[in-house]
Amino acid sequence: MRVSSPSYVSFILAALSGIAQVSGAFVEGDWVLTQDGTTGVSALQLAVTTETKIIILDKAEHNPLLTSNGTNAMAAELDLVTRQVRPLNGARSNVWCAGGGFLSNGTFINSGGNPSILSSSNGLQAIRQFEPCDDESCDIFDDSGARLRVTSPRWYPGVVRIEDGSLLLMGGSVLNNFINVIDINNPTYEYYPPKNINGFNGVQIPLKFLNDTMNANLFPYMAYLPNGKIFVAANTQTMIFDWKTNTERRLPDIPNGVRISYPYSGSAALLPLTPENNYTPEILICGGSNISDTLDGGLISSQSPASKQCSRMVLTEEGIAGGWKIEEMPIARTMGEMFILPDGRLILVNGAQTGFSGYANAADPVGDSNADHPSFTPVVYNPDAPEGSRFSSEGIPSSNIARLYHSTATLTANGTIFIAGSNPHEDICFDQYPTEYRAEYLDPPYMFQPRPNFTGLPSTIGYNQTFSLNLTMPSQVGNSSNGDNVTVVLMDLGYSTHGVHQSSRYVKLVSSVSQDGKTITVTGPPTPQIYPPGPGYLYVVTNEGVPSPGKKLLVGDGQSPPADEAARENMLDRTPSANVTFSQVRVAPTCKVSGGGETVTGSFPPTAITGSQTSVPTVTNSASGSPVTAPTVTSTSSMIPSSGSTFDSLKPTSSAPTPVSSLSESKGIQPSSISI
Ligand SMILES: *[C@@H]1O[C@H](CO)[C@@H](O)[C@H](O)[C@H]1NC(C)=O
Ligand SMILES: *[C@@H]1O[C@H](CO)[C@@H](O)[C@H](O)[C@H]1NC(C)=O
Ligand SMILES: *[C@@H]1O[C@H](CO)[C@@H](O)[C@H](O)[C@H]1NC(C)=O
Ligand SMILES: *[C@@H]1O[C@H](CO)[C@@H](O)[C@H](O)[C@H]1NC(C)=O
Ligand SMILES: *[C@@H]1O[C@H](CO)[C@@H](O)[C@H](O)[C@H]1NC(C)=O
Ligand SMILES: *[C@@H]1O[C@H](CO)[C@@H](O)[C@H](O)[C@H]1NC(C)=O
Ligand SMILES: *[C@@H]1O[C@H](CO)[C@@H](O)[C@H](O)[C@H]1NC(C)=O
Ligand SMILES: *[C@@H]1O[C@H](CO)[C@@H](O)[C@H](O)[C@H]1NC(C)=O
Ligand SMILES: *[C@@H]1O[C@H](CO)[C@@H](O)[C@H](O)[C@H]1NC(C)=O
Ligand SMILES: *[C@@H]1O[C@H](CO)[C@@H](O)[C@H](O)[C@H]1NC(C)=O
Ligand SMILES: *[C@@H]1O[C@H](CO)[C@@H](O)[C@H](O)[C@H]1NC(C)=O
Ligand SMILES: [Cu+2]
Repeated sequence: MRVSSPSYVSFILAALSGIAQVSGAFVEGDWVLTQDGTTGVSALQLAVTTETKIIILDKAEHNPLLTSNGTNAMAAELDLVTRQVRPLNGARSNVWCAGGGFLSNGTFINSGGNPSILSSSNGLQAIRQFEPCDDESCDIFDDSGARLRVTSPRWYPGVVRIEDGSLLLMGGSVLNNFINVIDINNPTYEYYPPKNINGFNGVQIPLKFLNDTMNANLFPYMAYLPNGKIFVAANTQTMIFDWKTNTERRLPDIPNGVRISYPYSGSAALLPLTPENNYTPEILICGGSNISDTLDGGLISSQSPASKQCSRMVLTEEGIAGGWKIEEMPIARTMGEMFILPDGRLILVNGAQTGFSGYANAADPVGDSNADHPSFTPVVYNPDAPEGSRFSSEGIPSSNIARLYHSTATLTANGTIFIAGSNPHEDICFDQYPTEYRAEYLDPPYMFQPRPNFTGLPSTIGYNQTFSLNLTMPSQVGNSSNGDNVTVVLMDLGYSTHGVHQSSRYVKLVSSVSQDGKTITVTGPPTPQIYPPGPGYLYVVTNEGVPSPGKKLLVGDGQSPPADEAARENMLDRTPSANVTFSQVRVAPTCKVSGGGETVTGSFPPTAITGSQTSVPTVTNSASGSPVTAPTVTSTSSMIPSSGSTFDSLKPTSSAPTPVSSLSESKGIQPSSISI
């Protein structure tokens, strides 16, 4: 390991142009990138669950990590200390492209997914629960949608934790496709656990914004605001949504036609909320693409430039009147991951400079990838620096691992950046942009400084609750005058997938250091609107921008969110589980089998299906010409739940079944004999 130089940048006073004001100082020097270990399943979705663990969720595919039953694992738990993975056995429904978040009681929820594939059941309506643990005793609980489910199929939903500790789930489509289209749009939102609100007793609530943002509106970005409303961005549009009254207030569009949600996948963040800025929310949205959202994937090039644009707006009347302020990143990025570091800066990693999300759709895919020219170099953004000098990649090494579609990254509790995934494929495949299992750790220079530390954090802290921590400051800065303006930061590290960091936020707490510099008195966040009740990580950050290791706590009273059993029963009654036994037929156009560099091609006899049909695809290894053992695939066209449900009123039951051939993701199931 290289150790960075201990030089510090001088304290930069907050820029006149920005509202966000954090400490202003950060450690300069070399960042260190280490590739270490593998993730067992490809990291399509992830969330930090404890100070040393991460849950990683993938999809039903031929992952090398096996469950205790010998099936290919869909999910794993990574230990950040040993860097070993443990398969999670309990996922039954296909977790492929779900949303997620933590409830007020700390339980992790993963919601939505894909129809059944391989040994999974249909995950489109599933809710999967996971109680984080440190002793490897915890596993996913998934009842395949029997009682634990959402009201309607949601593929690529937005999720955010709200002030009562429940989750609001928004949008998605009822079937997977390259892009959302009107036939499969799910222009509704709902709560988990279900609520009886605004006349909707547990069932989904229509939302016009999700019609107006077609077609590129999947994984809408949401940020919970200190006034109890929600900022939402999808496609080129933005709004403030009042969930209590079910009303939308539209905000200015993102400038220059830049689309920021899937499949044009920009990334967004709520900038630090601090007592100094009176917890005034400010949004930053970076990257994406201005490609048309009405073109079929086959008419778009993997070489189309992504956007360099970042758009920033303060969500006050004055800020909204002033509109989005734009600036340019050093390089273009789609499918980037953007999140805040404990020193108040943002980092952008992963993604590509051309193309778009998904695979096997582009006119000229690279292997299967719809994107090309990986954005190998991360960039940091200092929101407090003067405009024009906010971005920097100084001292940050470039990776040589392409992190394209289905890659992820997160800040960990200890302050390092975990980077994993990339899998622009239907099933595992090892071509130019392969299914990626290698994990990387990017250590900012602060990781190599003497770091502060503390003890005595209560497991739960209430709103405005004052508590004391015993502080150990590094000797270099260990005296009270420096301690006086130490920063205490509370962070939700979020749930990361498709460039969206659901529920992530950074709140600076009020604190003061004792005369002897040995204890620090901290006041909990003022309100559940500023930090919705649920898990968080507390960091003590020195004036120079060196954070302590983050320690986990529950904000609020640690209780479960309100559970309205009548609303849940009504939801279960009125919106039955969509009985999709539909197993999409997947034949990869080209995919190299590991080792031999051979290509497997295949075809599935029917191109459209009515009713239920079982068939064995013909799959041939083109190098040897020999047939490969292929899985039996059962396909049913119907995905309309039984009549009488609320869902039916959203979906004309007479609509023609979606033929398999029209789904652009329906390509490429791999023969089960492929191994890596
Ligand atoms: C594993 O197999 C056992 C015995 O067949 C079964 O009861 C259990 O549900 C299986 N578990 C999973 C995760 O599939
Ligand atoms: C959304 O569009 C669909 C299809 O046109 C329509 O049936 C539905 O009522 C619309 N919903 C809202 C909330 O606008
Ligand atoms: C779309 O974005 C590209 C790259 O950022 C830019 O060159 C082009 O001018 C934009 N096109 C339009 C119509 O804005
Ligand atoms: C946290 O980071 C420090 C380096 O700053 C390292 O020494 C320590 O082992 C890490 N702890 C964990 C749990 O990863
Ligand atoms: C920080 O304090 C914790 C106890 O809360 C201790 O386990 C840990 O080793 C300390 N870390 C460092 C880097 O001193
Ligand atoms: C904090 O330090 C004081 C004095 O050394 C000690 O009595 C107390 O137990 C410590 N509290 C915690 C939570 O570590
Ligand atoms: C801490 O403060 C004292 C004065 O109160 C000063 O003499 C000393 O140099 C400071 N220590 C460091 C490491 O800066
Ligand atoms: C805050 O830190 C700066 C930089 O170390 C120092 O100059 C200043 O005196 C400190 N302010 C207070 C109020 O202690
Ligand atoms: C916390 O204190 C602030 C300032 O006095 C107040 O505005 C806020 O309502 C309090 N929060 C709660 C949950 O009572
Ligand atoms: C948290 O709340 C959820 C929803 O009510 C519940 O299913 C779960 O069991 C609770 N977790 C704990 C640890 O109580
Ligand atoms: C799903 O479909 C199967 C086969 O048609 C049927 O046996 C089963 O009862 C259905 N399940 C539900 C929950 O509707
Ligand atoms: Cu996806």
